[in-house]
Amino acid sequence: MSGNRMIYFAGSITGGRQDADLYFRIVAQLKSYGTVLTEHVASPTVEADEDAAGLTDVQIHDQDMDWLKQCDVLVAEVTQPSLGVGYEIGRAVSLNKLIICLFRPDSGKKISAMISGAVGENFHVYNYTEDQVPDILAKHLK
Ligand code: 6IA
Repeated sequence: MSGNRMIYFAGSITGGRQDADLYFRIVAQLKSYGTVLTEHVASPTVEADEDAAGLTDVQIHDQDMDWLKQCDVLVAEVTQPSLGVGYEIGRAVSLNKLIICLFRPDSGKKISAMISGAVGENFHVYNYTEDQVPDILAKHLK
């Protein structure tokens, strides 16, 4: 794929922001593989930013769905459970997108069977530690 690859990064917002710094570091790596449509997910101030932008929930949803349709690949950090991320993954499956889910077992959390059990040709789930991110992304995006 070309440098014009469109990447949708998904990570918890309302579900909890404790992994926001990690999202930022993953997005920084993703930028070397294409355009990240959802950089705000990695912003330390996303909630304030969104409030300032004054978008309604419908506008947020519709914008995110437009980006999801445009993207070539969905990369989802799924360790911190999030309804929105789960919804985006399901919609991306329907759109036949390449999906890469990243889960950190050392968090002590458990991944939903609806994600770990969805693996297929275009659906990949990695139990990972942060040092493995470059290799995982290179495997699918290089
Ligand atoms: O259920 P969650 O909020 O954790 O869902 C997070 C996922 O849904 C992310 O991957 C985003 O793509 C999307 N999402 C959820 N909320 C927003 C948002 N504003 N702006 C853009 N994308 C979002 C949240 C409003 C803020 C005032 C809390």
